[in-house]
Amino acid sequence: MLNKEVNFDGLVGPTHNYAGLSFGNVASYNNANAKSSPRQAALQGLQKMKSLADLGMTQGVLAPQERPDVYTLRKLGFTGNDAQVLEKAASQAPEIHLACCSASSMWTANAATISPSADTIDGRVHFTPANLTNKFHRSLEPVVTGRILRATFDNSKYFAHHEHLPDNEHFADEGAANHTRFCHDYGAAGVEMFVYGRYAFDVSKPAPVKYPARQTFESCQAIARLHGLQDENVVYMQQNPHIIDQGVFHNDVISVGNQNVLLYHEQAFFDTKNKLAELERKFANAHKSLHFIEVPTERVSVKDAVGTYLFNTQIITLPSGDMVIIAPTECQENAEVSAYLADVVTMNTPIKQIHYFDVKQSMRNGGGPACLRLRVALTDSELQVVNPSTLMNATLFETLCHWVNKHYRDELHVSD
Ligand code: SUG
Repeated sequence: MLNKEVNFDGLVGPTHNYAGLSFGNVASYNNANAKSSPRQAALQGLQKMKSLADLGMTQGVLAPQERPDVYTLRKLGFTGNDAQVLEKAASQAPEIHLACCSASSMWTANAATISPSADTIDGRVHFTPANLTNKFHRSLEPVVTGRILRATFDNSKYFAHHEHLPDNEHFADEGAANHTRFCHDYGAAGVEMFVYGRYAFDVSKPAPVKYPARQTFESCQAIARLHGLQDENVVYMQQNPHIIDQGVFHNDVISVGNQNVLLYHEQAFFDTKNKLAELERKFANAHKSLHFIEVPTERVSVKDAVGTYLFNTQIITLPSGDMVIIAPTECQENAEVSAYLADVVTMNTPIKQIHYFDVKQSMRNGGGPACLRLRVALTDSELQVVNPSTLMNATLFETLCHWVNKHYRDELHVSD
């Protein structure tokens, strides 16, 4: 049996723009009002997908959601035909109009949390769309995300789809961006690490003070329950509240894992020593050891980690078994970070190569290579029943590039 991790990237939508919608996400704030290029953004994303497919990976693509979201504007009381609804919203409530134009569904790491069949009690792959309650523009995504996932993984023998958690800050959930799975083989039972930023029902516990914590402990527990995970195979880890206040709005901005490797910043977590010991103990049940690669602050500051997205890299396993880091070119352009990455491949870990990709259009909104992809570990039989139209190959790549070149604007400004 062949077991793989398939990355499903979000195709960037034609309204990709910089509206400064994400308080706590430094790049989104700093680039508010800048000109975007939806065409370049989509082509950059497609190039990354195609390159991973060319490396021998199975690569998927998920459709963008319809924007402007006229349905939501109507729900909020704007009336008339579509053009009138948009015009009224833009003049009477420009901030709501902008939120309804965001192409944010491109960041599929926030689409859902997924537990592979080897981990779940009923032996099916479980999907829970993220409710993304913390940001209005992102809270518009989960219903359609659920439909996209059902259409992509449409087979109840293999796949179980849950509804997103209650739309309330108590169950704030940002999906796979705060979820990492460790395993020695993608098809073997693994340990799932859920990372949260605060407790919803106990405000006396540590929490950030400047920026919001977008994921609660209670939402992590709910997903583990829904997916039928065993306590012995789950670790709940709190993010260090101080780094959330420095712009680390998702855990995938400060740590990244794959199989038996965890690359993380020294300041990423709260109670790091005990929690990593728990992870190691639970993983040891699989009779393998973990590689913890801790990046010290003296090598890479939190500021540089946030600025370059060193941890928003993808660590993927090639068919040869070697691991590769897929990094944004911002990492290459920063002397400390590129020197660190050059050192990583000389360490005694499975990571053997670094590949750099230009995803600047997405980066300027705080979305690196890892934000753009949703990981789904699948057995061969499960992969056989995935909607084949979503799997990347030379023909699909050409079709989508042609479509983007023909229909996407080369430039888009808020005033447009
Ligand atoms: O939710 N940016 C996204 C970036 C998501 C990154 N995802 C992960 N780390 N997995 C967000 O903050 C900015 C949109 C704007 O400002 O126009 C935005 O939504």
